Formats: sequence, structure tokens, C-alpha cells
Amino acid sequence: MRQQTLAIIKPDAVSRNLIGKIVERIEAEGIKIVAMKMIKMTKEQAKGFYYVHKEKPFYESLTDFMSSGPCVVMVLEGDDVINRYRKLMGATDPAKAETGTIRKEFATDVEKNAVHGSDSPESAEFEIRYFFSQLEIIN
Ligand code: IDP
Ligand code: MG
Repeated sequence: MRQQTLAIIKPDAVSRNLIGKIVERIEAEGIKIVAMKMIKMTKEQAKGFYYVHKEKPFYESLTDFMSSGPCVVMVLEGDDVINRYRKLMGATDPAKAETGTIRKEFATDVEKNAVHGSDSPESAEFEIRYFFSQLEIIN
């Protein structure tokens, strides 16, 4: 089933010049990039994006991190892309991520973990709309 998901290259990975390497991993998987831009979120924008985590102990620190520097946001498209991209990212904690995953290879820490990917069709829809207008997505 053709699906879309929202991917982010987080500020830790952008600052370490890993944009190209991460994009290469996505494309090598046969996943299509149908929208892409660089942004720098304000603290309020990061809080809105991670609203589902507002009760978590890491919410303040996470939203400080996500607004600390530029991110690359992308819409990815393909069959079962939500799960396929989650698999390619690896576990949230890079120490627990499988060999060959983006987080195993590039992330340093459970918070500064290089990439984001939507976890369900509902969150993908919210997250894509959070960053992209219909005009910015190729169809
Ligand atoms: P996910 O990114 O793998 O979907 P979530 O549980 O949705 O993981 O958490 C969102 C983000 O919050 C993570 O990617 C990571 O940056 C951060 N995070 C998650 N758990 C922790 C934690 O225990 N400590 C610090 N930051 C965390
Ligand atoms: Mg998540």
C-alpha cells in the first residue's frame, strides 16, 4: 500500500554534516523523497510538533534540542513506508539499535538520535501537515 511518512534529520546530524549520508541510506532503500526542506524550529514549534510527549520527563530537553539548530524535514513515499523507514532508523536508543540502521551508525544518544520518523498513518498525516503545504509535495 502506497503511504507517506514524515522524516526529520535532527540538529545533531545536520551539525555533524550527515545530511548526505542519511539521504543516501533512504534512497538506497528504494524510498522516494517527495518533499524536502531545511528549517530551524522555534521552541514553540518544536513543542507543537512533539505535543504527544508533553507529559514525558524529556519533553523540555527534547524541544530545546530540536530548536537548537537546523533540521531537514522530508516527506517519504513508498509501499509500507511508515514501517520500512522506522526499521531503517532503528531503535530510539542507538545503543539498542540493530547493526545497519541509521541510528546505530550515526546517532550518539537516546535524545540526540539523528532522525525522526512517523509511527502511524495518523501521526504521519499530522506531522506532514505540520511542516508542508500541499503545493510543496510532489505527486
Ligand atoms: P521515536 O523517535 O523512536 O519514535 P519516541 O518515543 O517517539 O521515539 O520519542 C521521541 C523522541 O524523544 C526520540 O526520538 C528522542 O529524541 C527523544 N526521547 C525518547 N525517549 C527518550 C528518553 O528516554 N530520554 C531522552 N530523550 C528521549
Ligand atoms: Mg515517535
